[in-house]
Amino acid sequence: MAGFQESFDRLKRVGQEHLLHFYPTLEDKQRAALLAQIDSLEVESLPGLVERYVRNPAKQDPPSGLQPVDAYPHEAGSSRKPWDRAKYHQLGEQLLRTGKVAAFMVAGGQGSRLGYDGPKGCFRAGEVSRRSLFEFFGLGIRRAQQQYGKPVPWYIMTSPQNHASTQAYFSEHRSFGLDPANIMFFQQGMMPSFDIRSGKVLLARPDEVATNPDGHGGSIAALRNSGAIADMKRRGIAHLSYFQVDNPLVRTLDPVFLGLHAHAPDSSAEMSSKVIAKTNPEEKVGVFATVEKNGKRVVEVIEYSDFPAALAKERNADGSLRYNAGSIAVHVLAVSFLEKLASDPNFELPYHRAEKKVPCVDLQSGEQLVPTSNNGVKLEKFIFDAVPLCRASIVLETDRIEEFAPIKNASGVDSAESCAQIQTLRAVRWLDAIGIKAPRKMDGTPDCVLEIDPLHGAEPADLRERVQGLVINPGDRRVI
Ligand code: UD2
Repeated sequence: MAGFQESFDRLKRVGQEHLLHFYPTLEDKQRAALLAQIDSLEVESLPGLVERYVRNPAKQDPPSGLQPVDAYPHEAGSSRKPWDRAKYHQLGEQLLRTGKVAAFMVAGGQGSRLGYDGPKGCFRAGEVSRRSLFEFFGLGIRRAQQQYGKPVPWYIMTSPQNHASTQAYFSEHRSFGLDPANIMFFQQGMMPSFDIRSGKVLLARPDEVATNPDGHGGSIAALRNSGAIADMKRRGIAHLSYFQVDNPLVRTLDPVFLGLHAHAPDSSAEMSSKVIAKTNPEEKVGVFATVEKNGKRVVEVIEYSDFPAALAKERNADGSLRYNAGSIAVHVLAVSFLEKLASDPNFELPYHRAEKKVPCVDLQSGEQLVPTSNNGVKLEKFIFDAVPLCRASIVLETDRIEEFAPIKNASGVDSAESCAQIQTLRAVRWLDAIGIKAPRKMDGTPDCVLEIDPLHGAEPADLRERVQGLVINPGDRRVI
């Protein structure tokens, strides 16, 4: 580890030597921790980043020549782009049966919107079962293992803030019945947080630099640095089913999507994505579109905060939103694609800037500040910025009630409450499809709270035997 003088000189060269302002007042242990933290940061890149993203942030204009994306429709028989669901289902199942697929979950975020103290994946997602988000995913993976007879390794990206507590949670819950040898936790990188006006890196405490996880886009480097890519290759994994920690309805391993990704004629089998029709122009989901790059149409995702309001409101003749391909942050990524990106010394995803309240210490007074307005800038990379780097990337439209009920907020939209409602709607729909009626209120909404056990079924037909003769009474609360 570099000593004080060496670290000071290194910081001074990039105008950030104030990070050692309190060094003389610190105890030995604190000094060592601060120097080690500074060692771990890529400070040499800071001047460029500060200029580009903090001091002179360019308004991110949408690329010119934007066009809606041509997604595979949810209804495979649609005349717009017909496709053979059964064929791709079979091809995807073959990948699972031959052990070519692993699950990859990003769970390193700070989850600040939910106001939950602890890894977000420990949050309760089962209104009836009280199961956590992690448990939903774990059971979904277990079901796929049972169904296809091959282990499905599970790679989990955490950050230093929640790594130990995530691992402890998995141990306490015996990894939900999965073999721990097939679960690999690895940590993403951290970025310093900046003062919004000066671009100086903030100190969280006299002995600690203020940092934030470097975004899910940081996973590309982290997968390689942690040895996860090498592990995948050793196990013969070719594709990763990618999902976020907040959506208990996600199909952790969807054969249809895997099959399309790997075999559709217009897919390069590098990175594919799932979308849903947006509910309204303001819905907080990234938008898939195409742009012209080097004479070629490429698929791109534009985050909701960067998508111009006027374009978001444009409508087709039938009243639907013109740009309605909303990202549910579900992808399939080829291991070879990740490896190619991670080993290219010239590859770097762009950073995105977010203005935030960052608790910090005042350099003059040494006082701890708890800001009430945005005082800091955090920089993050997004995994979906890898989409336009594919030779060809496909997008599959899916149904909201089937696959998307994220828990992001403490109440209202995308909350535990809305998630439970959607889970009930999905269960009612599945039961209906196999001839079982659930009670409804006068207004037509379900008069029961239902939850599907991910171990019992990934689609309605899986439940048929289990629910034979089942009667659901008004007010019932049940796991099916
Ligand atoms: C994300 C998408 C949005 C839409 C929506 C669907 C981004 C930037 N936006 O919005 O377009 O698809 O999801 O639900 O992704 N994470 C990490 N490390 C980090 C930051 C985040 O692992 O440094 C994980 C986090 O734990 C979570 C996921 O990435 O699982 C999404 O993070 P978010 O909550 O910042 O994104 P959100 O919900 O605003």
